[in-house]
Amino acid sequence: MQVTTENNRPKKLLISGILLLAVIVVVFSFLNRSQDNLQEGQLLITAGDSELALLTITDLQQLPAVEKKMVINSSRGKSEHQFTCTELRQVLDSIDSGLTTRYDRIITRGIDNYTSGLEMSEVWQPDNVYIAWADGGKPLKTKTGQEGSMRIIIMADEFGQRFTNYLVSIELE
Ligand SMILES: Nc1nc2c(c(=O)[nH]1)N[C@H]1C(S)=C(S)[C@@H](COP(=O)(O)O)O[C@H]1N2
Ligand SMILES: [Mo]
Repeated sequence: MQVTTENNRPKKLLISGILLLAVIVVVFSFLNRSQDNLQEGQLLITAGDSELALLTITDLQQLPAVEKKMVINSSRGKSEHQFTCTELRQVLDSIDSGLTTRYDRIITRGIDNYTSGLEMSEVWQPDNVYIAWADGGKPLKTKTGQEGSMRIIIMADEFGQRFTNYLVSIELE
């Protein structure tokens, strides 16, 4: 009996090792779960822990669209654009007309985790904050160069710093 118990020790160690690995895998997939809905071509809108909507570019195209000509000043110099876009206020209203009054701030995030902020008062200003999906009549390119990306544009901003490219999420605070 004594001998058998001794021989079981390596087997028990192996099983514990496998269980430990399984726990690690489960914990990591749990930690990564919020990334599941973050992909280009769709926009996740959240408030705290709740997911309010997941909109595609096709969803945005159902809303009134405008063409916006602008020059963006960036560290790479000036670039001319003609964006096809929809007002962010209309996008939020299309989910729930109470959102723009219930929340004060918006965090915008790109697929590269680039993060920027907006006050809801800026979103309320007419002809100011838009989500664009085309430039010069062509679909915006994703970070990996495919067609189908979204971008924040802000008419009142002199520089393009807050114009979040590869937009994948909007968090309401
Ligand atoms: N996702 C993402 N958006 C971004 C950035 C970035 O690094 N990642 N840089 C910002 C800055 S600092 C500027 S000036 C403009 C640059 O615009 P461009 O990409 O059209 O040149 O994008 C803004 N949006
Ligand atoms: Mo910039």
